[in-house]
Amino acid sequence: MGVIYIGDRRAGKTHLAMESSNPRGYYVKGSEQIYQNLKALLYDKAEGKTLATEARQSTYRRTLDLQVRTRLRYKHILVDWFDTTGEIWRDSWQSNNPQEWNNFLEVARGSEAVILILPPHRDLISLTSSVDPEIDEDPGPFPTLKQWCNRFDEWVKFFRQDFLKPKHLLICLNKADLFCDLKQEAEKLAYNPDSYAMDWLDRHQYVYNRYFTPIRDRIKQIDAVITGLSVRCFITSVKERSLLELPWLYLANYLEEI
Ligand SMILES: Nc1nc2c(ncn2[C@@H]2O[C@H](COP(=O)(O)OP(=O)(O)OP(=O)(O)O)[C@@H](O)[C@H]2O)c(=O)[nH]1
Ligand SMILES: [Mg+2]
Repeated sequence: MGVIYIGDRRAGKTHLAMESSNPRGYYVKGSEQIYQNLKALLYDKAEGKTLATEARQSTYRRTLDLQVRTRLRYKHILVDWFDTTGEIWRDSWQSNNPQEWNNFLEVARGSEAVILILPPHRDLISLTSSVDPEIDEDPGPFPTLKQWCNRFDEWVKFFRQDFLKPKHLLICLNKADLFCDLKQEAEKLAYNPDSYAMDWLDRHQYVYNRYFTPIRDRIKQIDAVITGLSVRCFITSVKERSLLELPWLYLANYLEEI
């Protein structure tokens, strides 16, 4: 059973998945040993950030061992987490590494779920005054709204052309700490197995209407080309555990227990 993370360079794929495996979670708990191993391998302690995933391979297979609280009980799931490098989306990389690109497609096609990680665009970031300059000091890497929308057209094209038909496609607008009131949104969206206040469709619609407005029509196009698929939108941040857990809590309803 596999889940593949895709997205451009620096979107936050590695950091987000690695943090999901932190044993100190609310309703998603990883194994201490795996978390420490992943951290030793992928995290630069001195710099306080994850290392860029090397472009020598398209996909890196790692294991996540998670206890996830579904409505009735904890479910124990063992997942193959396929990390990818954002480099593979460059045309030059694809033409220089045809074999690796095919490997990626094969792995992606065999994965139960695809998690697409998007960076925020600059208009979103400038809406908040609470941005911590320590976090991502250079706003340069963030795309303008126009670039962000154009880039999403490429994602639509990819899902159309490459006949990648995942059962689940989760789109995470990451680095939410840079564009929203984290605490407020976390309180609103947080999972609570004992409450029926918000279900998964409610969460999706709230996020979709609030943060994905400029690309809503494009998301509908993906929904339309992949029959049987429901795209679900999330906002995520490595700084807010309850938001970071949501994609896994959603997926746990479909992933098989070991
Ligand atoms: N502020 C903030 N920074 C984040 C978040 N998630 C990741 N980062 C930082 O963004 C940078 C890139 O994150 P990575 O997880 O390495 O990005 P990636 O998508 O794996 O990038 P490649 O491996 O190069 O394709 C790192 O400095 C992370 O620590 C987040 O939620 N908020
Ligand atoms: Mg990475």
